[in-house]
Amino acid sequence: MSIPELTDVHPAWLPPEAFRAIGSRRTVVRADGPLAETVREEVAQAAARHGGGVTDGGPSDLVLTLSDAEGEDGYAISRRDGVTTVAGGDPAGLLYGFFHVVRLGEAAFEGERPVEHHRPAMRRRMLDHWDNIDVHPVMGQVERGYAGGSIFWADGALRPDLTRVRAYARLLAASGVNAVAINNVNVHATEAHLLTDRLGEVAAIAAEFRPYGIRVHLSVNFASPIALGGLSTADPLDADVRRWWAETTEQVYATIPDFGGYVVKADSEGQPGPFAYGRTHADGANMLAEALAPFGGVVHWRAFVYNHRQDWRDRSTDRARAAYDHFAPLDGQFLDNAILQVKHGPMDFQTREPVSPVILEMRGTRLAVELQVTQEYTGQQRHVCYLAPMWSEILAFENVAEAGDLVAVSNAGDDRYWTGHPLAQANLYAFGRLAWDPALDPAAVLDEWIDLTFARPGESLRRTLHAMMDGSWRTYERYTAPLGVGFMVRPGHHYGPDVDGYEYTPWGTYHFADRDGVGVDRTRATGTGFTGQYPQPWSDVYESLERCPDELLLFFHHVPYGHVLHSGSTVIQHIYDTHFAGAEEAAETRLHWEKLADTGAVDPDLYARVKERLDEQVRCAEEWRDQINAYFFRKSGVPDAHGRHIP
Ligand code: BDP
Repeated sequence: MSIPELTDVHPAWLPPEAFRAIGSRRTVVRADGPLAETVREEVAQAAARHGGGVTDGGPSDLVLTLSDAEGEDGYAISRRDGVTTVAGGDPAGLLYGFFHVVRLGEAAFEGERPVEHHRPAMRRRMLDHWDNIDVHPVMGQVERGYAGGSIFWADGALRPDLTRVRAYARLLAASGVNAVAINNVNVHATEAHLLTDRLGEVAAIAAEFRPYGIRVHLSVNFASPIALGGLSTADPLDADVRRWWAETTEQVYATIPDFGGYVVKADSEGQPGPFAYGRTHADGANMLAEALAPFGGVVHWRAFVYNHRQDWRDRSTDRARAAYDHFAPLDGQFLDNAILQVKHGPMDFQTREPVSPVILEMRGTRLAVELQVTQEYTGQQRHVCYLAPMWSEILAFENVAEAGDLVAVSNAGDDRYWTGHPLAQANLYAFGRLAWDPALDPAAVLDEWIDLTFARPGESLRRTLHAMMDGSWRTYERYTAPLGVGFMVRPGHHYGPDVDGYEYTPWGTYHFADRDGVGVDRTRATGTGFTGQYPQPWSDVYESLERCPDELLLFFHHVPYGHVLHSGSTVIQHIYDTHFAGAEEAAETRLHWEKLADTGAVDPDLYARVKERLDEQVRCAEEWRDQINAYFFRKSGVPDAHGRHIP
């Protein structure tokens, strides 16, 4: 086991400098096994660099040891009589405790520290890569990827040098992530073979993640028994099909004993699934769960199932209803190792959505909540959009934080800064931290990221980054689709404004703006009845025009432009005001950054990369402002109360 060192890739939140405090101390590691070996190597490397040491006994400043009391992945940290102690509940806990000490820096070695116990809220803290092996003609190599190509594959083959994957694993472990699905949920023909004749590639990738306690999962195609197995059907109740999955899975575990499991997107956006055979999604998921069970694997079965080829006929065709309509009747029918993976909102990773009623209602099913770290709908890593405040609101809602798993689509690629926009690294970091502890304050998580990434940042850099990032999600919301109505993006690539881009398509993403008003009526009384999928009090809150929160108003209601919000503003004036404000805030964000120029606070290349993205953000925010304002001015005929310029 060796610690990866990459010279041409940004060290993200683990620069050598971040290990100064630990590396200048004497440390004892009292544990054995592969993960303990990783910790020992980490300590040794830090010590070699910063003048400390790893001792076998004798006096020490830091003791890393094991204790049964702390549980899976957990650890305790304390400091007495000049010695800091980390007690891991298991070797993984030891690793997380080690990174906790790294985060604390010097503070870990000062004064006394009463025992603090830490254990993760989510059992599985997982990133899904939407990576393809081949470069897909429309989607590129990484579907919805904004950070270059895949870190796993290049030129149609596994990368010969996987050092970068090891470095990625290390970054993820430092934020608490313990599972990664390595390929796109849309499993194309080439990638389907990862399950069988290309399994060696998965094993090689798993070997890079393993030293950092991360299990590898694979997205599989539901029709694999036909495409790979030569069978005539993929019917989940067919005996041959079940045997094929059982034998194939056995082979997977023979090759990768700690393999995590499968991820499945079925009957969705063209992917095959059990509907073709008149079977339910529980039939499909349970078949795979059974194949995985003998080896302790799990299947993440996605609830993102809807018909993307229908126009709006009646209430039953409301896309927001689809996941619940399909899955709620199946509650209680899924096996224990079948985990239903539900997007956080009922639509599709929009800037603002209510929490999916599937999460609130399916109490008899093991759930994974799915977030999108990759900024498909939140600025595609050209805009600054720190997403932790959004996620923390979602996780604080009702029972969301009780889901066993938190999953997110990764935003990392082979870009030198990992995430295209260097500040988008903070989203990747924050995901892991919030999966570990959903109650963490997003601003405090940002501070962690700043401290680690810029090792000893000056106060002015810290203030600048907070000014740019703390409110950036709300800024982005202000200049894009208003009041929770969603979409309004350009079809296909989803970047930039196109108010009616999806309005007359069969994708189920509408705003229904006309000369009188805007919004989707999802009430029970007069609309699609979607509000009826919520438990109380939310069903009534969302149903009621008076009680529905402003920021979700147009998600649930169709209202006239003169409708008065809780804020006191009318809908139309709110649209104008937020769009002028949002574009202005984008410009201010750039000004904050520009003040850092030539101060030496950040590396010039990184400065330039962020600056180039900010220029684009400012341009695009103005485009959003102008198109949205002009659109609604023309539809409504209502002028801006402040007489500002609307093109
Ligand atoms: C949508 C993306 C699409 C994904 C899909 C999914 O546009 O590329 O395949 O989600 O989650 O938001 O399956």
